[in-house]
Amino acid sequence: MLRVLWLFAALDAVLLLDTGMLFPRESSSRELKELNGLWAFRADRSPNRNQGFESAWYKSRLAETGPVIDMPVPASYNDITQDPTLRDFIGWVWYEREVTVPTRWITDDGLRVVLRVGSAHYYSVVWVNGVKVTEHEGGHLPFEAEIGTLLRKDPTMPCRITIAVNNTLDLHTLPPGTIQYMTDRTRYPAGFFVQNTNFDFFNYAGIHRPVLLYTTPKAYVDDITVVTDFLDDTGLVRYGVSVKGTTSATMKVTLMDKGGHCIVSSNQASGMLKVPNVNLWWPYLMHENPGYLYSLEVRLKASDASSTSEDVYTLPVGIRTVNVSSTQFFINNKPFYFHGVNKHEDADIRGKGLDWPLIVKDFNLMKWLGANSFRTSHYPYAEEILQMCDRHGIVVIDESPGVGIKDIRSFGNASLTHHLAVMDELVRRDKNHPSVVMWSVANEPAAEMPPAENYFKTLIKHTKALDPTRPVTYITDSNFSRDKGAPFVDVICVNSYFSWYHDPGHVEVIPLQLNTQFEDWYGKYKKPIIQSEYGADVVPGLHNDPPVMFTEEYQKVVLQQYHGVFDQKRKKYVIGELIWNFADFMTTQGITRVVGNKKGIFTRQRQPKAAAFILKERYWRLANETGTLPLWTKYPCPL
Ligand code: GCB
Repeated sequence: MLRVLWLFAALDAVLLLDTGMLFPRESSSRELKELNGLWAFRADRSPNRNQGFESAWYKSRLAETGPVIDMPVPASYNDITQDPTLRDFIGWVWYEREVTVPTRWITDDGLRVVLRVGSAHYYSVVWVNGVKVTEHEGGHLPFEAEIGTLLRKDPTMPCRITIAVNNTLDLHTLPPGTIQYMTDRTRYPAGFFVQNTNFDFFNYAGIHRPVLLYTTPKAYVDDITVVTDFLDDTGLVRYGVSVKGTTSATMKVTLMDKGGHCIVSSNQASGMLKVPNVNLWWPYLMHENPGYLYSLEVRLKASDASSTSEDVYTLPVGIRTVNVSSTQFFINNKPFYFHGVNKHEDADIRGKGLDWPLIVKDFNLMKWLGANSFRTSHYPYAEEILQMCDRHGIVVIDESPGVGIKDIRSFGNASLTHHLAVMDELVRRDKNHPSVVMWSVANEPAAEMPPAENYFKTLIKHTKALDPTRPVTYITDSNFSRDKGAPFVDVICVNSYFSWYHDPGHVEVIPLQLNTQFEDWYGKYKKPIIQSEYGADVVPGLHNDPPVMFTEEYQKVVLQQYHGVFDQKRKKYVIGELIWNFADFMTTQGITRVVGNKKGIFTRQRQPKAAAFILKERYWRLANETGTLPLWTKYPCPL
C-alpha cells in the first residue's frame, strides 16, 4: 500500500510541468511530414552579425536577399563546406525551406498543424511566411509551434519556414562561454574576436535533429506521464494524461503487450493499471529478454463542440524500478553494475547531426563490446537514441548541457534560472524512458567555489521534485573535500585521469591513486561511486613497447591498471565504470589535441583500437558474473 501511495506522489510531482513535449508519432489521428533534406542557407557575416534582423531576411525568400548555399538538415553546418570561416563561424546563420502542406491540413480547421525542431544549436528564432512563431534557447532539446492558424489566414501562400540559429555562448548559456574581442591592432585585424569555452568538444552548430510538421485534432493528448513499480509478479503502471483543447473529454487508455494484446484498460485520465504476470524491463545482458516494452494507447474524444475527431497517441512503456543504497544501484531490486561508455554525438562531416547509419552502428558496437550502459556526456542526446536504448535495454545516465561551468559569474541567478528551466525541459522530454535511470545535472563544474553549494543544492532539489523516481548526480573531477555540491547527490560520479594529466607516463601510480580516490570519497559521503570517466589518448596505429603515451599499448595498460582496482572496489561500493570515450571526437584546436580528442576505444570512423578488445573481454566477463546472459551469448562472447 505504501508503495502505491508513493507511486501516486511521484506521478503528481512529474505532472507539475504545464505543457507536454511528446515525441511526434503517426497514428490514425496524427499525420507527419519530415522536412529533412536540403535547406537554403546563409551565414550573416556582417560585422555585428545582425544584418539578417536589420534587413528582415525572414520577410522574403532567403535567395532574394543575397546568395544562398545548400545545407543538409539535420547536420552541423561546420564541416559541410571547404570554407574555414564557416567551420569556425560565430553568430547567426539562416536556414529556409518552402514546404507544400496537404490541402486538407489547411481546409480542416479542426486540425492543429505543429512545426517541431528536434534541436538546433544554440539559440533559434523561427518564422513562417515572415511571421515569428517561436524562439528557443538551448541546443539539445526540442521546441515547437502551432502554425495551422497562421497558414489558414492566407491559404494561397506556400509555407515558407525560416530558422535563424546563433551559436554564441555567454556566461549564462548552457554550456557557458565568453566572447573575447582582440583590440591590439598590431596583432589582430579590426573586429577580430574568439569564442572561449571550458569544454572539450567542438561547438558544432546548426539544425542538428529532424524538423517536421505533424497534425493533431484540436482536442489532443498534450502529455502522458508514467511511473512504474511491481509487487511480486504484478506490474503497476501509474499514468496521467494531460489534455489540451477541451475541458471535457472521454478517454480510453489501453495497455497492450508486445504482441498488441490488450492487458488492461481504463477510461480515466489518470489512474493505476495492474499488469498480471508482468514482463519487466531489464537491461541488456541482465536478462534473456531485455528491453521489454508495453504500449500505452490513449484515445481521446472531446465531449463538447471543441473537436469532433478522436486523438490517438501510443507511448512505449517499460515497467521497472530504480533504487540506490549506500553501496549499490538496483534495477528491479537486483544489483546493477554499470559497465559502459561515455559518448558524444559526433562524426565526420555531419558533426552533431542525427544520422541513422551512425546510430545503428554505435548500438551494434556497444552490444559487441558488452556495454550495458552509457552516459549522455555532455548534453541530452536525440530522443531517437533513447528510444533505441529502451528497445535494446541499454541503461542511460541522462546529462544536461551543464558542462564547463568554471567562471564564478556562471553561478549567479541568471545562470541558475536557466539551468532549472533546462532541467524542466529535459525531464519533460525524457521522463518516460525506462532506459533513463539517473539524471546528471552537470559535468565537472568548479564546485569548490563558494556559490556552488547553493547552486547545486537548488538544482538537485528542483530535479528531485520534478522526478522523485530517479537518483540525481553531477559529475566531479575528483576535487575531493573541496566539492561543495557533493553532499546533495545520490550517487558520486568521479572522473580521473591518473598517469595522463597527472604523472604522465607513470601507469604504476594508478592503483594507489585510484584506491585513495575511492576510499576518500566513500569514507566521507558513504554513497555508491561510479568511475564516470577514465582513459588515455591514442593516435591509432602508434605502437611502442614498453608502452609510452599516445600508443595503443599505453591505453591498454592504463585500462588494465584501473580495472584491477575496480575489481576490488566493485565488491564494496563501486557501482560502475564508464570508459572515456567510446569514440574519438572533434574538439577546438589546441596544443593538447591532435585533430580532436583521441581517447576513443574506437576511432571516429568506428574502428576498434587495441584497447577495445581488452574492454570487450572484461565487459563480457562482468556480464557473465553479474547478469543472466542469454544462452547464445555465454562468455566468451560471440565474434
Ligand atoms: C574530462 C571531461 C571530458 C574531456 C576529458 C578529457 O574530464 O569531462 O569532456 O574530454 O576529460 O579527455 O580530457
